[in-house]
Amino acid sequence: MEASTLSRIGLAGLAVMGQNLALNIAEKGFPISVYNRTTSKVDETLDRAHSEGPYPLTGHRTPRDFILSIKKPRSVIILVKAGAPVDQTIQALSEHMDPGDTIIDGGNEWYENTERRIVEANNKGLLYLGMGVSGGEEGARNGPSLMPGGSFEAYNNIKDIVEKVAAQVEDGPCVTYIGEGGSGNFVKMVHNGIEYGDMQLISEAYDVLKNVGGLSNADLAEIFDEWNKGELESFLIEITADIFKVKDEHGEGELVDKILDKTGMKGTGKWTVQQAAELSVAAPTIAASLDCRYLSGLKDERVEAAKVLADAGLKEEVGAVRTGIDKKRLIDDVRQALYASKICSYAQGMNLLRAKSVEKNWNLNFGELARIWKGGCIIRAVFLDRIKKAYQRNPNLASLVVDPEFAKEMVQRQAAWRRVVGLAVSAGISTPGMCASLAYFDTYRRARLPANLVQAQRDLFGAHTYERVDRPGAFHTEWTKLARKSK
Ligand code: NBP
Repeated sequence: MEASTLSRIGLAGLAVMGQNLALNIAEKGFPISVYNRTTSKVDETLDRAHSEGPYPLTGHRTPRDFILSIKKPRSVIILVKAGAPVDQTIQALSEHMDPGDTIIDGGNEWYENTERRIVEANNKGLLYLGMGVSGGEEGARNGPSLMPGGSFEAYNNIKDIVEKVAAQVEDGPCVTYIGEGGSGNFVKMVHNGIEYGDMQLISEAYDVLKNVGGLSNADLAEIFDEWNKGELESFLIEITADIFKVKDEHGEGELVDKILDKTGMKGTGKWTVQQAAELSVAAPTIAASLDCRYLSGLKDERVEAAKVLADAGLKEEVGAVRTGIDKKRLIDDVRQALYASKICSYAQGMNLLRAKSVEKNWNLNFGELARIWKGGCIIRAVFLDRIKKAYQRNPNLASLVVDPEFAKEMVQRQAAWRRVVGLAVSAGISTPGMCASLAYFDTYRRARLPANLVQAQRDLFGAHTYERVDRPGAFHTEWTKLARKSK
C-alpha cells in the first residue's frame, strides 16, 4: 500500500465501544483502519462511517491486512472483552507488527494483566498502553474520558489523536498520561468503584424521598432537575431526573417502578473493594454499594424474609415516620446528605489511588485525575473541579475531608446529614452508603477512638502488645491475672 494511503491508527474490536470510538477518531479527521474477528461488524462500521460521515475509515477482514494498512510506527487500539480475548487478539495482531509499534488496550482490564502484557510486548520490541475508557457508548462516540497508562513514548505517539477525541472541558481535553505500568487501568477501576458509590447514594436519596417523603416520580424528576442546577450538578443526577419521567409503555405509571430490583455488575467495583482491603485503605461507602448489589441479587430470599419477619411481628415504621414530615425540609436535607456522603466516597477513592501510587511509584497527579473526570465519563460532575482545586492547593492532602473548603462544607451539612440518616434508621429504610460515609467521617475526624480497648483485648488474648499515650515502647500486661487479683 502507498504510504500516503496508510491509516494513522488502527482499532480492533467493533462492539459497542470499539465501533463508536473508531467513528469518533475518524470524525476528528484521523484516517483509521478497523478490524473485528466477526467480519459483519466491520461492514456495520463501514456503513455507519459512510452514513454518519463520510469519514476516513477503512475496514479489514484479516489481522494481516489490518496491520499492514497502518502507518509506522503503528498504534493499534484493542477494544474486545477483557481477559483471554485480549491475549488472543494481541497474539493474532502482533504477529504482523514491527518493533516500535504500539498496542493500546482500551478495555476494563485488570491492571496486573496489563503489567504482564507490557513485559510480553516489550520482549517483542512493542510498546504498550492500558487505557481506561469511560463514558459508555455515548462517550466513546462523542468524547470519552481517557486514562492511558504504560509507555510514555507510546502515549506521545497518539497524544494528538486522544486529545482531539476525548471530551473537552474548559480546562482542556479529558485525557492525560496517567503513569507507568497498569496505572491507567487501575485509575479506571477506582473511577468505576466511585461510580458504584455515587449510584448507591443516589438510590438511597430516592428511597428516602419516595418512601419517607411520599414523593411521586413526577416530584422526584423535578427535584433531581433542580439539584442538577446546583452543587450536585452531574451526569448521574441528570439521567436520574430523566429516568423518573419515562412512562411505562406496557401499562400504567412510570417504567422505573416496573424494573426488577436486582442490580447487575461486571467486576470493577469488586476489584476496587478487594484492592482497598489489600492496601489497608478504608472504603466503606464503595464497599456498601457493592454489598447492596449483592443483597439486591437475593430477590427471592428478600421476599421470603419480608414475610417471615412480618409474621414474627415486625411492623413497618415508614408510615409512622412519614406522618407530619416537612417535605420541603426533607428534600433540602437529603440534598445536603447526598453531597456530604459523596465527598466521603471520593475521599476514599482518592486515598486508595494514593496508596497504590505510593506502592507502585506511579506518581499519580490527583488534581489531573479529577480534571479528566470532569467530562466524558459517568461520574462527570461540577464538583470534580473543586476536587481538582483541593489537590492543586495541596498535592499531599491527607484526605478531601480535611481540605479547608470541603471541611467547611462538611461541617455546614452535617446536621442535615445526621437528620436524614436518623430518619431513615427509624423508618427502617436502609441507607448503607450514607451511613457508611457518615461513620467514615465520624471515625476519621475523632482524635480518640475506642481502639484502645481493642488493643487491650488483643494484648490480653494474644500478647500482641500495645503502645501507651504517655510513654514510648511496646507494652504487655498480664490482664487476667491482675484483674482477678484485684477482686
Ligand atoms: P464486549 O466486552 O461486549 O466485547 C465484544 C467484543 O470482543 C467483540 O468485538 C468480540 O468480537 C470481541 N471478542 C470476544 Br467477546 N472474544 C474474542 C476473541 N477471543 N478474539 C477476538 N475478539 C473477541 O464489548 P464492549 O461492550 O464494546 O466493551 C469493550 C471493552 O470496553 C470491555 O473491556 C469493556 O469492559 C470496556 N468498556 C465497556 C463499556 C460499555 O459501556 N460497554 C464502557 C467502558 C468500558 P466478535 O464480534 O467476533 O464476537
